[in-house]
Amino acid sequence: MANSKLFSCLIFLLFVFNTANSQGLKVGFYDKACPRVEAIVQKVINDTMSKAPSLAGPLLRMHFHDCLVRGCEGSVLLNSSTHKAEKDAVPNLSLRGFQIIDNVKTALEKECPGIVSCADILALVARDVTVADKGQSWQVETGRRDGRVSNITEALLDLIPPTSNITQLKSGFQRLGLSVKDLVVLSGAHTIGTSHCSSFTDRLYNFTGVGDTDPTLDPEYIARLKLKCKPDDTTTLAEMDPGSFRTFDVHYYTNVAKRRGLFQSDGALLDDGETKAYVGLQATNHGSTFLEDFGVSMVNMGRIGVLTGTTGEIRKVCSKVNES
Ligand code: HEM
Ligand SMILES: *[C@@H]1O[C@H](CO)[C@@H](O)[C@H](O)[C@H]1NC(C)=O
Ligand SMILES: *[C@@H]1O[C@H](CO)[C@@H](O)[C@H](O)[C@H]1NC(C)=O
Ligand SMILES: *[C@@H]1O[C@H](CO)[C@@H](O)[C@H](O)[C@H]1NC(C)=O
Ligand SMILES: *[C@@H]1O[C@H](CO)[C@@H](O)[C@H](O)[C@H]1NC(C)=O
Ligand SMILES: *[C@@H]1O[C@H](CO)[C@@H](O)[C@H](O)[C@H]1NC(C)=O
Ligand SMILES: CC(=O)N[C@H]1CO[C@H](CO)[C@@H](O)[C@@H]1O
Repeated sequence: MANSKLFSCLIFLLFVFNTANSQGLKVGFYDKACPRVEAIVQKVINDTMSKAPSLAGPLLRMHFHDCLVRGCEGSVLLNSSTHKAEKDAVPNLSLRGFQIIDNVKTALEKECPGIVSCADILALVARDVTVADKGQSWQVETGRRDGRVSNITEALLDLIPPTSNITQLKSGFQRLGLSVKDLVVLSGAHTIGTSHCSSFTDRLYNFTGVGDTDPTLDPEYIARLKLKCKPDDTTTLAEMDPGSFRTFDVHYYTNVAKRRGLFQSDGALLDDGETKAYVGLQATNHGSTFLEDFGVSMVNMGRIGVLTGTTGEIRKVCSKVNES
């Protein structure tokens, strides 16, 4: 008798706690403490996108880079102090838009001081820039807290280089707790934004060190990219999805299927049965599921290594840990 009561009680508790995921994130975490949080973030982002649409790519990428190193806890936003922070790692060369995150934070501190974490701001902003570029919306889980450490060495170790092959990509994503499907879906973020020539010129000019090109890249596309990017160019930006780099659409997969993925990591999605099948399916454009899939995988990504409950802190300024 007592046992069965205990059992029903346990089932009840399980049910209650299930509304939050296992790490303590949930949709609407700030409903009571800061009910207008999502509207405020959206307003700042919509205003930003109307003036500086090219920031959509960097702001989406920033959430990914945050989650890659130490989990989604805002460490990518911290400035260097006595030691160098993630921000100053070479692969971060292209991260921009930090000022926009600061603008969002300022607006939120005015409304409800000390409540909303910088890590959550990154997750909300990633969704809002996707929607601003005509992608599909998703419900963002919140409740992340901010970390107090940002370390350049860790960033260099954890970032996944664009020269990665499929084995490296799969193991990199597995280490993050993400699936092969998440890998192929999240890579679709490369449907918006730009890349520095230096992230791919080796494929055009000196692939194996003997002045050759990457045989897996479409030769016509190589010719076109060479017009844009000279061998030592470190400043020119190339559209990642030429023609619609400001629209969150399925063209990334059409490009990859035609061997026009810009990075080796994009082309590598044709080297695995599961990722190749997904690319093929999206590229046909019939019954494409990418826009819905993207939100699902972004939620998965947003759960990586989060700090919740009483761990970490709510930063007052996103580029700096609180004084203790
Ligand atoms: C699969 C492994 C990935 C690799 C190797 C990779 C690599 C890169 C590289 C090298 C760039 C160009 C940086 C530059 O030179 O300016 C880039 C840009 C970008 N990446 Fe990724 N990425 C990956 C996954 C992701 C994911 C998961 C997301 C987001 C969900 C993402 C979003 C973006 C966006 C939006 C840009 C454009 C940034 C801009 O417009 O400035 N990437 N990525
Ligand atoms: C922001 O823009 C999106 C569409 O681009 C729109 O659905 C949303 O209502 C806007 N939100 C605010 C607060 O302006
Ligand atoms: C962090 O660095 C940025 C860019 O250099 C600067 O604008 C910002 O004020 C810095 N933040 C703090 C808290 O010093
Ligand atoms: C940064 O991380 C590296 C590698 O884990 C570690 O050796 C180093 O001590 C860390 N630096 C600081 C200042 O914590
Ligand atoms: C991927 O790269 C690693 C490291 O360079 C190498 O050991 C491995 O054989 C490569 N795998 C494939 C499938 O090319
Ligand atoms: C190609 O790479 C090799 C090996 O890294 C280097 O010795 C050579 O100078 C490079 N060639 C060109 C044209 O950059
Ligand atoms: C935005 C940003 O902090 N970029 C840094 C990336 O890394 C380079 C090289 O270390 C720095 O010079 C940039 O300031």
